[in-house]
Amino acid sequence: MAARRRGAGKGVSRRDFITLAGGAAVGAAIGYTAFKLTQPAPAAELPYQEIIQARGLTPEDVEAALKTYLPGGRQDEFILFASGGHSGQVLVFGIPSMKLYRVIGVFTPEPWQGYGYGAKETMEVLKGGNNGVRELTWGDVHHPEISRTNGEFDGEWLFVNDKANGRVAVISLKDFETKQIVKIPNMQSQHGGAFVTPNTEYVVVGSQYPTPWDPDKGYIPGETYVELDPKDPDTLKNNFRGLIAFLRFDRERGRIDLSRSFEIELPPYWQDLVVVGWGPSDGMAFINSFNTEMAVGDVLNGVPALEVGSAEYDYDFLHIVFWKKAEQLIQQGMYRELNGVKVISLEDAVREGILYFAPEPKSPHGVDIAPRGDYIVVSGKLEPSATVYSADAIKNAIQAGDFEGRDDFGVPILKFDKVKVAQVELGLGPLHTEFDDKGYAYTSLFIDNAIAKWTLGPPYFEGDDAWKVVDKVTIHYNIGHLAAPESNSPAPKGKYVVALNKWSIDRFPVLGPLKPQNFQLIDITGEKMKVLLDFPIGIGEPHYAKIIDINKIKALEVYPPGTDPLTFEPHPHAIQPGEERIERTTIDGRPATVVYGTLIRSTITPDFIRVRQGDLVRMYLTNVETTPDATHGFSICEYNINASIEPGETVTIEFVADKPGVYAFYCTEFCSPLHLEMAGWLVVEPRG
Ligand code: RUQ
Ligand code: CUA
Repeated sequence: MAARRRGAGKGVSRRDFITLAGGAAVGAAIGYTAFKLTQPAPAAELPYQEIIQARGLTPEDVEAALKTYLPGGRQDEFILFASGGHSGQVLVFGIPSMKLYRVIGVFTPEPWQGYGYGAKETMEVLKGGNNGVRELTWGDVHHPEISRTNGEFDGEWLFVNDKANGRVAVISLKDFETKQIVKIPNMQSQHGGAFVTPNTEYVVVGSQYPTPWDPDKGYIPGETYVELDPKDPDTLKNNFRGLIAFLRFDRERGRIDLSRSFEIELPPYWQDLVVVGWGPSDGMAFINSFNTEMAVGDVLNGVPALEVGSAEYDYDFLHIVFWKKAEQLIQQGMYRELNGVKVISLEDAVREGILYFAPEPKSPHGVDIAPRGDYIVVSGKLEPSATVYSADAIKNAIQAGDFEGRDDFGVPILKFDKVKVAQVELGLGPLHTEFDDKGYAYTSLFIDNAIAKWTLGPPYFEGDDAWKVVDKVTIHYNIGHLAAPESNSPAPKGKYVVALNKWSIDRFPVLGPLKPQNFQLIDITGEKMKVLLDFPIGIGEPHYAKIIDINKIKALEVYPPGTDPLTFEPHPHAIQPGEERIERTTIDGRPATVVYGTLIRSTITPDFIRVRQGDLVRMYLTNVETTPDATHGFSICEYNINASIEPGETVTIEFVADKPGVYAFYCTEFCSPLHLEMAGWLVVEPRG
């Protein structure tokens, strides 16, 4: 029975043993990979033909498999950030393997990352995005954007919008975690953006559905009430506004700073997507719009449905916003402060020449910019072609006063023929356009279930070669956006296009009526586009994706010891092993227990915590591991608390011990052979 005595087997501690064993396993794995890489088996000995036959593969299947298969331990070429739609998250894939590497909790609490389940740092991020009326625990993520330097993606920050609640989030690509959610003042819903200015000075977003607008107070959620009568079009026209917001990004702090942000009032059309130019379009932002009819539906009372009312006109308006000029107006003090942000009025925007319109055919969707910043492409959902504008032509037409009139709000409308350089017939339901590095454009065709590849005009292609469809590929099915590596920037990388298809119909096993969306990876290196791979997205409704060269991602593998994840600075309450303690004190006059704890395989210290009912319990927990991957979780049974504490990270868990009882706490990550023993007790003594 000697082996059961306490303290048996000291000498090599259990912790050392586990760490050593882990190190040996890693070494062995590296040796094995090296062997595999240097000694491929001779091809003739491998039973390729038998496998191909047994699996019923075609030569195209085999080619696609060879182009996408990524052995474990090897690196993908690109990283794809897909919006998670109304899952409120961001999904991170590798290309060409299409392996899902991460899900980033953004607008929605996410328990694996301990996002929104007690760790104060994450609770504060989520709370920061509330609208002052209620707690918001989901978002509708449409458009991811990567921070830029000189227009090119630099891989430092990711921004995403929340269409449903008019918000934007900031994610650090150092640790792939959400650092800030901002409710955009004066905006109810937000679809256009995120997009950033060429050096990430501003995160640019646009409203979608017009926002109820008090002329003196702007929009205050839960407060602003205005008249809206479907039978009286003037009510929408007079009482609502669209908005474009330029949210100042403080790179040093990694936060949006509303005090240095500004907004521009727009007519109450449905502003759709926003892009910001570079090169010849530097200083300009573009927004496509629809429902310039300003229709409001009321089908029960004889007013046509929105779908009908908003498709009446032959033209809607491409908005052209001179944002650098607008910035000057702000410096000159030509603004009103509304709900904490500087707002340029519609009248000032028109008078000072920062807002112009260009006609765009039939309820357009999407606006994209060619690599040199010279061409702006808009597609008409109800029009079989893409319309291409030139930034220089727009500037010249403004100079020359080539206007065909003004809209109801006095905004000058440029003559279509003076600013449009091409209309390229592509097929039915064109939506979004992306670009490669060879002068080709790729447009998604929703109704045709296809992608059209076409040539841009001079200087990309000259003469008869310009503005021509050169290839089409069928996708499955109902494509919305598509994404090409570093498209919509001055340096697209080509090679692949990913189709973001809304429906998957017959591509996957039937697992209930809610079907996954289907992404398809398409090879664009040859003369014909080739679909290489289908992959179902079972955790969200991705709308758009941005793809970046994997070498631009410089993420941390572990945090420096004792890091506050919000600031990447040393956490003021981080401790070293040996400094663990429990202090009884008062916080804001309330009896409190403060715990300074550590986690390392396979101990949570302290592992016994006694508090009194009603205590505020504040725990500063530091994962003192320096080994990559050695994450520990910390959860308290029945308290709805679950934190994920990465190596080097310090988090704060705070709760009121409102109910007496004895509660187990434990590490939720299977971190070591003795992971189950990585546990302890929280005793909440009844108030006596
Ligand atoms: S736009 S519906 Cu990105 Cu096609 Cu949201
Ligand atoms: Cu730490 Cu399980």
